[in-house]
Amino acid sequence: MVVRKVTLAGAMLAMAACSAPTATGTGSAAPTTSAAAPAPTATQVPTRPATFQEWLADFRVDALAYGISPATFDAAFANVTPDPQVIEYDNFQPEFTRPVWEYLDNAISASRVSGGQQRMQQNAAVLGDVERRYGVDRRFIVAIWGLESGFGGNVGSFDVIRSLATLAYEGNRTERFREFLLQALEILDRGDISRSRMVGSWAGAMGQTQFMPGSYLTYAVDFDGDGHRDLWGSLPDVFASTGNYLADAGWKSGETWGAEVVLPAGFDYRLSGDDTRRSVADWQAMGVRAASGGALPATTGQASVIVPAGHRGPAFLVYDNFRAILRYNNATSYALAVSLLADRLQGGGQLVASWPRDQQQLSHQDRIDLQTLLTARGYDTRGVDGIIGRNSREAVRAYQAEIGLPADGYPTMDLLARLRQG
Ligand SMILES: [Ca+2]
Repeated sequence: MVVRKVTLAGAMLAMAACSAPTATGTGSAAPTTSAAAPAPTATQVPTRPATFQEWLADFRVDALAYGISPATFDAAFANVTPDPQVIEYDNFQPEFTRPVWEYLDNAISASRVSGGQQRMQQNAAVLGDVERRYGVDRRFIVAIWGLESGFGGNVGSFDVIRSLATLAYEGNRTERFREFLLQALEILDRGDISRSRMVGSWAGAMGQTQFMPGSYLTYAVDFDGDGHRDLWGSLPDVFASTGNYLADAGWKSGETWGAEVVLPAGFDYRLSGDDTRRSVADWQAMGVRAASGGALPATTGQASVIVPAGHRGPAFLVYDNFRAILRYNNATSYALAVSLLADRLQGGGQLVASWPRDQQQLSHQDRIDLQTLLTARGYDTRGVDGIIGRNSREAVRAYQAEIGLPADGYPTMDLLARLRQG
């Protein structure tokens, strides 16, 4: 789901949301999907009026000041009550996060590949128009469409106004969702979609592109020219809105996302990760090669090496278009799924290297222990929350370098065992 400036923590939270046992809703295929994506603020103490009705009366004043018409507001909130299921999703924390290979297995299933290929043929004309208008290759648009909503088959069934109101009233990020709710009301006020059709994910991501309300207002496009930006029912609008979003995110027309690569023996894994950006020629000079054996794809931008499952798994060289996909949903596994699915839609995308499927996953308690032990050793993870984000990965990397292991920043049970031994 599309939210600007999604933080890693937000992405992880979103991942948690999607891993919820009952999360068959929209975006369940994506680890992070979720729209929710705003950064969690664990320390935020909810301050709210005693009842939902009191809160609503207060919010109505704000909404009307924001410019929402009283008629739209009152119709939107007729009979609306908080949704306890939404709060359950919001508070859900998984014991294990799903390893990247399991996520990819699900995201790039055979049926999704064949379904995507069929839809590319069925919608060839409009996809061609969108491609020309926004400069984004159609296979990426179709791949995102497939991951976000199963090609429109699952746009979510939560009442968006009710979900957003619930999270604005008593969620973990009330201020953020208050803003989303105002934006959703603005969409209703503009007449893009009727109140009854405005359904989405539990966190309010909408339509076949799973846009959060702010992204909807900024990027949704009326490509079929009927006067409404309809991301539920109009495929031209759906495709163009995705193209428009990626174009604004810096998509480089005529380029691809990157490629699977083979790293040279003795590769310094401290160079892996998005912080290190070099030209493809520089990486080539260091011995980085396309895993396929052919030439590395061309880019006018900078490339980074990523190893999503550590040095025992596949390595990828990723370009600006990969980063544009991350703007859509800020999780490496999501961007990789879109990229590999896009390649599969044109017959490629099979990996040469294998995922380390035998690798045991760290539980929530293991991750807490890892952060605690690293911090005690002087590798500050900047908090102990059981979420392996950027700071934790950097701490892992520094510890790995100290003890002479490949410094890929990827925590394993072996590494944790060494830390526990002291
Ligand atoms: Ca339209």
